[in-house]
Amino acid sequence: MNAETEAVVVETRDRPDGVRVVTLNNPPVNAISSAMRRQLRDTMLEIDADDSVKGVVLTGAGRAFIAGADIREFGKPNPPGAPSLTAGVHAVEDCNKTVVAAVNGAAAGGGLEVALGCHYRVAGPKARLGLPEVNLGTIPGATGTQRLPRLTGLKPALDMIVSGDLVSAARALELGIVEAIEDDPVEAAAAIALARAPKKLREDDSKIGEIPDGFFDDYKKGMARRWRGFEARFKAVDAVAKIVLPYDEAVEAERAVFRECQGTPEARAMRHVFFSDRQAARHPSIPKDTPAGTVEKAAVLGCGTMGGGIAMNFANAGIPVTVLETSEEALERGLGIIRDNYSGTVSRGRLSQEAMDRRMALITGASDYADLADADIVIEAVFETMDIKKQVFGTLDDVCKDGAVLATNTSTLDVDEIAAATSRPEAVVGTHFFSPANVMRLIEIVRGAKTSDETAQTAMKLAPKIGKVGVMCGVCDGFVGNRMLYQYSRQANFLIEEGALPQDVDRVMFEFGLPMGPFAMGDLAGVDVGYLVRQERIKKFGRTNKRESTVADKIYHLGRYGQKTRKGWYDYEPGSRTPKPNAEVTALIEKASADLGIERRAISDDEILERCLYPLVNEGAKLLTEGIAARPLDIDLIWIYGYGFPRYRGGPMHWADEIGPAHILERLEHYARTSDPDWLEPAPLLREVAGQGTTFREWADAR
Ligand code: 3H9
Repeated sequence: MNAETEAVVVETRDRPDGVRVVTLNNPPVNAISSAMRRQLRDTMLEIDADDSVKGVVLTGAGRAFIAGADIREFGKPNPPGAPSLTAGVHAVEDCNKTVVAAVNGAAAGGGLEVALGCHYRVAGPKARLGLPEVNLGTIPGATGTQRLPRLTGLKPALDMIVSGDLVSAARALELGIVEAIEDDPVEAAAAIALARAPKKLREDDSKIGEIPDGFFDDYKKGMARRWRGFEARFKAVDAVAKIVLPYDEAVEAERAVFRECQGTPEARAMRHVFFSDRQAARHPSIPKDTPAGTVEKAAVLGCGTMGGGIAMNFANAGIPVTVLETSEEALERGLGIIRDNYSGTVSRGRLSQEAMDRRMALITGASDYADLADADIVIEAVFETMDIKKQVFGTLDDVCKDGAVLATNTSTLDVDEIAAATSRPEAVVGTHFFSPANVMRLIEIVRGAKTSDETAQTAMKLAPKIGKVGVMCGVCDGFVGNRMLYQYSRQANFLIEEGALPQDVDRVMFEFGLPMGPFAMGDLAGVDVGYLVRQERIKKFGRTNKRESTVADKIYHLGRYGQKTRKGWYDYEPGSRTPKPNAEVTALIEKASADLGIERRAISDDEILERCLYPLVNEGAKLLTEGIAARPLDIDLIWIYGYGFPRYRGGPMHWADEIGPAHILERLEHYARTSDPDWLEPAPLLREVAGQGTTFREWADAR
């Protein structure tokens, strides 16, 4: 589109007092397109030359100030043309009239950079400001790394740039980013524009002062653990460190890194997650205009670790919640655990005592089902057996009001069978929370065969309200996450029979970016719990005649139950969660190999990685074919939010697309021949996309 035909996204209005109001208007969130960059620069040049203009206010139309550069333009073969956003920022700053930003809503990334180009800033009450570029695997690329520190000082600017978080208007005021918070920021900004002279931030080094030796290296050391693998965050610190150079040189260096970051696997993965986060909420199985029921009152059945954690999510969101237990003792114990959890957060300074009291006051104990009659949603988190669940749902059917959502937190049982115990299966849905439920972000929202659109929509819309990411899937054994996990754990166990040790497998998976490997995870979750789950499976499905590892059962029979007994796959010192390899476990594994007639061999890190993760991807492909997961992005989010799959790799299916499905197919076929013919049969969908030379994403987009 040329300049004559392009849409007007920068509008101007002259006030009687001589202030020109420049409004950026590119719905829904005023992302900066190339048209906006050009029109902004031209508008500023025009204002410069117009003596009738006494001052300028820059603001955004609608709910945002500016959401930053248009992310959809990132990573495209032809990067957007001139003028650059940096030129736009400088055109604003160089204006000979005072320019004041009226930050009405989100000023993110390039949006904050434009605001920092203005001579002053006023926030509206709903303003949120920040440089979230690292969340897209890149760094601020239009002077942000050089300007924000000049306004706030180095440390607060680094904290904002590295976290990528947007801060509230109140915090921005504390940090000196804005002059004031006003209900009508345009009016307040106009007054400043008339009263004050222009002031160029790029010429002001007063907040930087003397930088101690090693300051930036120390800062990076401090972030090493939390941000392991997020390379852009470290590059952002290096870019800020260029502040010792002349401004123009530092900005040039920043721009070069910004450009270089656009094409990294990290940036592709982080952009994928950004858009997936938003797409997941719009599930193809729910018609667009389906209304969601309101949830003003919730109830949770069962106040054990899971039920208590679930109840806390409602209280945290300000929603009153009734928790039901069968006995007074169980109720008191459960409420006590919730209280202890909150107290821990208060003592770490992350919650005020008043906020804790407010939240506790929203949680009411009950021991009579009748107390659940007015709940808009009831989430059952009782013992994981079908008979008990059916009984519970039968009773809920009798007591709950019409229109209530009846949710089960089962992780293994058939939601359809549970729904059949009621006269309203359309109101039943699975809400599979991950443990600890007050911390982990994921809810697998399991849509049964008869779950209505309204019920599904209510559950999906509720998730973000209680601070969760809801991802919808269909009914099958293990749903999406645990069904894939099963393949991963199975291969990990075969690998130790063939020659690796738990610490080898765990190291490779940790280095890949998972929070811990499968054996350390087994110790955390409980070796005994894993054993019980396997026994339940045998009861349900019978014994398989395919190869199964028995090492985990042997560890269980030694009484090594994991962290809780301070010995499992590893040993643990009192009070420590650091796994220490144990000679008895090594001997047991070596004996298991000998008993199976397996000659132990050296197993490479590559084989460990491929054997653990390619079968997981393979299972993901089966879930897509079966329609249990509607899109690869749903699987990716389940693994990122439920299992700590590294976000900077975009989730297992995105990661598979990056590697290339054809390569994964070739390796699976290789391992099926050499180690495990029973379990490594490639999924038909993997064969299909590999054969066509495409990706899972392209397959999904074409449907
Ligand atoms: C950058 O600025 C680089 C510069 O330093 C240098 C440049 C040279 N682009 O989140 P919502 C879409 S990097 C394109 O639901 P909210 C979003 O996908 C950029 N699209 O709204 C969604 O579309 P759909 C740094 C964008 O009110 C719709 O807008 N900026 C962009 O809950 C509504 O979004 C960021 O990283 C964009 N920049 O929250 C900020 N932003 O309806 C990213 C949003 O089709 N954005 N969309 O799904 C956000 O964090 C939030 O959108 C925001 C508003 C807080 C602004």
